[in-house]
Amino acid sequence: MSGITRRKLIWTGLAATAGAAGLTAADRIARRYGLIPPDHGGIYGPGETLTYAAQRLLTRHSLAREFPRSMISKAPFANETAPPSEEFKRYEAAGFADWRLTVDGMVAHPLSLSVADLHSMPYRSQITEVVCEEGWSYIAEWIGTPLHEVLREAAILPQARYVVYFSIQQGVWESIDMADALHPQTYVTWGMNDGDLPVKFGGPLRLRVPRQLGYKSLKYITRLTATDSMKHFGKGLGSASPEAGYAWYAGI
Ligand SMILES: Nc1nc2c(c(=O)[nH]1)N[C@H]1C(S)=C(S)[C@@H](COP(=O)(O)O)O[C@H]1N2
Ligand SMILES: [Mo]
Repeated sequence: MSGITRRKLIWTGLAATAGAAGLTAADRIARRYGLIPPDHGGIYGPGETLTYAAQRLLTRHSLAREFPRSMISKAPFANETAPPSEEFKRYEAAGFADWRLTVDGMVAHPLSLSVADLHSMPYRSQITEVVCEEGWSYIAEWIGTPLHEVLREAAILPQARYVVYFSIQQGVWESIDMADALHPQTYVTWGMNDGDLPVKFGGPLRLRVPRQLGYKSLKYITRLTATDSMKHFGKGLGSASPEAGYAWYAGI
C-alpha cells in the first residue's frame, strides 16, 4: 500500500478550506463526544478526526446499501493476499474443523468458537458491496453471524470501546469502534452467494464491515478482543492500516 489516497486528499483539502478555526471547532466537538480516532496524532490527524467525528455524528445509525440479487457480481474480484502459510494449509486440508475464533479481552465469558458453533448461532445475510481503496468493487451476498450476537454470547463488558480482530496472516489486524461492532450489518461471515465462504474471499471466517472500505473486512480471522484502549496494540494507532499510511476509520 503506498501513496496518498484520494480520500485523504479530499479530506485534507476540506480541512484546509475549513481552516484552522474550523478544525479547532471540529476538534472540540469531537472531544466532547469522545469521537477521537486512535490515529488522530499523525500528519492527517486533524483530517481523520474531522472525518470520523462527522460521520459518527451524522450517520450513526445508517445502513450500508443493500442490492437486489440480480446485481450480484458474476465475477467477483478477489484481492491478492499473501500466499497461505503451511499452518493455514493444514487447517484447510482438515476442512477447517479445527479452526477457532477466540473471543477475549473485556468480556465476562471468553469464547472459542468453531465454524460449526457459528453456524448454530442466529445468522443473517446481506447483499452488499466490497469497495477497495484502489478503486474497484464488487457486489456479493454475505452470510454470517452478526458480530453483536457473538459479543452478546461473550457478555462484552460496558467499558469496551473497540473490538480488535486478527487474521491468521502475520501482521494483519484491524479494529472498529462499538458503533461498527454492534452494527447490524457487521458479520462474522462464513458463507458467500449461497455457499461456503471460499478461501480466496476469506474462508473459513471473515469479518465483514460493509460500512467501511474493503481493507477493514479482514479475511481468515482467528481472534477478536474487546478493549477500552488501542494504546497497547501495535503502534497504538488502532490497526496495521495507519501504520502503513491508511486511515483507521475508512467509512463509506
Ligand atoms: N487477511 C487479509 N484480509 C484482507 C486483505 C489482506 O491482504 N489480507 N486485503 C484487504 C483489502 S485491501 C481489500 S480491498 C479486501 C478485498 O476483498 P476481496 O478479496 O473479497 O475482493 O480484503 C481485505 N481483507
Ligand atoms: Mo483494498
